[in-house]
Amino acid sequence: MSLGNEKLLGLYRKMLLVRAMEEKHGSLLQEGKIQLMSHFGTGQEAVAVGVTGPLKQDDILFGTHRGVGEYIGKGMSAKDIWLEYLGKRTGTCKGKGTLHLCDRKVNIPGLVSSLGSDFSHAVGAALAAKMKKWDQVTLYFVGEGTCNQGEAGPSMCMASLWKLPVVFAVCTNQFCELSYMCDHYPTDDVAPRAAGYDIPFEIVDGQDIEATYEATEKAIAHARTGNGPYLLEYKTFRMALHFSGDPGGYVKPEDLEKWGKRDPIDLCKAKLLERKALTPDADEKLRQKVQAEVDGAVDAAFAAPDPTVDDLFEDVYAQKGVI
Ligand SMILES: Cc1ncc(C[n+]2csc(CCOP(=O)(O)OP(=O)(O)O)c2C)c(N)n1
Repeated sequence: MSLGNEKLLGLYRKMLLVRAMEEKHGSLLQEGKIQLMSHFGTGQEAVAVGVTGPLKQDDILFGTHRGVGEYIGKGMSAKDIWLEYLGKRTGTCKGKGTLHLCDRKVNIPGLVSSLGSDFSHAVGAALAAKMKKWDQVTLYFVGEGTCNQGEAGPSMCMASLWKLPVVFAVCTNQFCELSYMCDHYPTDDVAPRAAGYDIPFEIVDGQDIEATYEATEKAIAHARTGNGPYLLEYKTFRMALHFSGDPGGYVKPEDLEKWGKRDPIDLCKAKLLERKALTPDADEKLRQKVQAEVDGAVDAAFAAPDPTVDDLFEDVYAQKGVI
């Protein structure tokens, strides 16, 4: 199966935006203009954009610390991300979240820094949707390293037992922080663990945007129509280091070379050119437009007001009577 040209072009534009956002972040760091650490998702754009593409506005996304892919994919704007990144008063968390993105407008409840502790939050959100009979799916986007956390098993068990509308989307990028996955996993794949909880699963080519989109669309439809959870594992590769302070050295150059030949953005562009849905000239114009969007978002965020001291104490505690 293949997606229509218009759909594919939209996903391509989002992948370009994700890459441009992270490249801008990298250059601002290098120039010493910001001090915000980074965990880039270079090479993983087809996973992040493909898994969020089929979600509706009302669906809930629990995202990861790695890059901005799924946040852009779910509908967060470049401007909102930069306002929050720079800790501005007009950011989606009024500057208190910065790297830990959260945006209620597009149903992203926020990243928990203690990785894996939100497995149960995602299952809780899906339980609420089921109890309230809402037409809402929760997508828990998670790294394979985080799937070794203690909450993973019990969360999947309850999600399956109660047939909850949740999709576990595992982004296997071959690394768990500063080491290869094989140092943490006795198996090559995470997905078959789902069978132990009677959850259907599938392994997907994470470099192919059509494959990631279509597999996720199927899993979301399964969850939305009352059949319970689904687990998808997307095979990809983290082309960036773990974070901006990572000294590197542990990544095999032959892996970078091998996976670099299957860059998801290049693969998508080749498809579009082949289908004559894009010309080299139109591609260049699109890239310039995307770059202008990112540059504009950064400039606007630098110019936006900082929080006052009083602002910093607002929304920290629940108001009396709420709890
Ligand atoms: C409970 C907990 N342990 C350790 C960390 C430190 N840490 C941050 S990212 C990361 C790697 C997670 O690997 P994975 O889930 O595969 O995501 P990736 O970084 O590969 O995208 C670790 C161990 C943390 N934030 N929380």
